[in-house]
Amino acid sequence: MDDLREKYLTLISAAADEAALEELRVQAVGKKGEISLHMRSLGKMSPEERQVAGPALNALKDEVNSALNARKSAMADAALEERLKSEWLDVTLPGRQRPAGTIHPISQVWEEVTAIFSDMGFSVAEGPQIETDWYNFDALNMPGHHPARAEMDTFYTHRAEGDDRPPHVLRTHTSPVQIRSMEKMGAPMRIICPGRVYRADYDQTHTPMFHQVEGLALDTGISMANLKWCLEEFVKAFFEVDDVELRFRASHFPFTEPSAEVDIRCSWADGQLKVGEGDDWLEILGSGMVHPKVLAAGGIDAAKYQGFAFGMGIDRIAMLKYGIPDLRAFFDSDLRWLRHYGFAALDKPGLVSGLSR
Ligand code: 2U9
Repeated sequence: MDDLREKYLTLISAAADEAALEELRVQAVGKKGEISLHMRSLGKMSPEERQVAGPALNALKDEVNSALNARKSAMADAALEERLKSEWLDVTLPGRQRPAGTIHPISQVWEEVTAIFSDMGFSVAEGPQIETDWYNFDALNMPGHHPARAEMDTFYTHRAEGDDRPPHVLRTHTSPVQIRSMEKMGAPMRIICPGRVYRADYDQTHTPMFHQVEGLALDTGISMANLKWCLEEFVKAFFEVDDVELRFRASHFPFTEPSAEVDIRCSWADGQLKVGEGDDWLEILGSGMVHPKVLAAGGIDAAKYQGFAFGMGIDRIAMLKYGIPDLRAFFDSDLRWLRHYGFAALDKPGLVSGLSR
């Protein structure tokens, strides 16, 4: 018994790794292990012999088991010690900088315009970008072969041979949204309609998709005076000036009568636009009193209600506010160059921490 004890305790303390320990466990106390076989032979012993050998074998089994466990946890401790020596973390290192995205200038201007008109009590309306030609043209007093249809460089949807349903168009302006809103909400109402519009045109100041915001105010007793005040408030807030002079130039749109294009007083010293001062005029939007036929198309009683409407290009006013010369640049993926033109959102701390200056 003492030999067995000596043998296993020596082997256990010499074991090189956990696999060797496991082998020893099987060899000593496993089902067919050496100590287990001795225990099985207890049955063949005389009661006197068994009384001595039984407890001794049990004690030996316990001793071998605890030697195995002790050796195993010593090995684990040594391995952990080894890892701690080689693997370590400097918790005082600064964190990795993640480049944050920044809001696109068109989205920013879209939000600025929406916020300004919201303050004046306008709510936002949106509608489909693929429209029937009734909502895009007829309802806006551009029936059949009206020349304005051709001027708008409209994208038409494809119709299969023999399909004689009226064509759909990519909306050329957001005006259909106002018609849909008139049908839904009736008068009085004040809405603005920001959104994407499409025209087949591409050069320095035109892209085939661009953004408009149009506004519509319907009520009893609405006049051009209300329109003028409203646009003055908008221009002052948008260009962040205390005062500005507006010039209304008589114009023509099929959907408004009378119609006016609106210019703001400005100066262009050293290629820099200053709004509100100087001797130049800058066209920023179109406007007018809603044509009675258009009111009727939206189901509004033109004898009772009047309305003013206006429209402007979000991309265009973004170019003016932030001094961007080529509209196509808005659709490049990398906008860091905008910093050169003083686009303030790029300089807000935290917004673009990953960009190089
Ligand atoms: C309804 C009634 C009237 C919207 C208007 C303009 C004048 C206008 C242009 C500005 C630059 C389009 O982006 S642009 O090319 N828009 O000049 N838009 S009045 O009038 C409406 C709209 C809807 C029911």
